[in-house]
Amino acid sequence: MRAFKLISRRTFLGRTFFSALAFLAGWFGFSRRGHAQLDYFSGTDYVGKTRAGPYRDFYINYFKPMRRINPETWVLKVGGLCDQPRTFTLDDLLTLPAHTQVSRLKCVECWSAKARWRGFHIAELEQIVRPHPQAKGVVFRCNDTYVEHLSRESLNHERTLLAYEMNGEPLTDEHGFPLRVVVPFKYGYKNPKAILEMEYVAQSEPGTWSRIGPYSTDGTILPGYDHPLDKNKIRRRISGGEILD
Ligand SMILES: Nc1nc2c(c(=O)[nH]1)N[C@H]1C(S)=C(S)[C@@H](COP(=O)(O)O)O[C@H]1N2
Ligand SMILES: [Mo]
Repeated sequence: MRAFKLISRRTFLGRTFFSALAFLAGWFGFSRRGHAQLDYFSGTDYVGKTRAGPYRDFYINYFKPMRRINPETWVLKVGGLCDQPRTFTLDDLLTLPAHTQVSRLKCVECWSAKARWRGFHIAELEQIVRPHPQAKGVVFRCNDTYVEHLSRESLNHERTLLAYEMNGEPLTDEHGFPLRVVVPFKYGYKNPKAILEMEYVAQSEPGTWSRIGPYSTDGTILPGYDHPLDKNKIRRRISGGEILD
């Protein structure tokens, strides 16, 4: 647990003229330079969508750039239709029984990538906050204002994790520090990152991504094709649901 405090995720490189320009380029989406080694947000107080440098193997998606989360002040707010609404610090969450799983994240925009995730099952949290019977789902609100709804049924699935570690390290800002949902049988857009708030609700609602694009509110992975980044993006058939390999 202590590792979370020791790891300094901020490099404060100072913003040079170049990185400011590059950052603006990233903001406006001029990200067509396939050979670029830098991502646009390194050394800035922001993170955003990038597929460059270290992120070639596991792309980063944020629907708009966001300010990095301050690990000292972050708390998870849990409320809505439950008996014991409250906030949790990261240390609180780290005391919940932990599970590790390897699963693949499949973006609806074709690519996928695999990681070893560690976190807890929502059932542990629900024992504390005690959702009401009419709470059929949870709305997640994220630091970049991304919003996503998941049913409690999906959230309580044995393959769903609330994850704080990826490949043995605390989540990076890019991958959603300090907490994200890992729900491997749904497209990436149903896996909210950089979560600030969970609200227990009665009604389902479309999330940010299904309002932006022609994507289903449910987000279950459909039969079709995948281009895994760890297999040279070579197209393969998938049969729907979690991609197990
Ligand atoms: N907060 C937040 N979470 C998000 C998104 C986002 O824009 N904001 N994009 C989603 C989409 S579309 C995908 S594919 C995955 C990508 O996760 P990664 O950036 O760790 O690869 O994050 C999901 N979670
Ligand atoms: Mo995605």
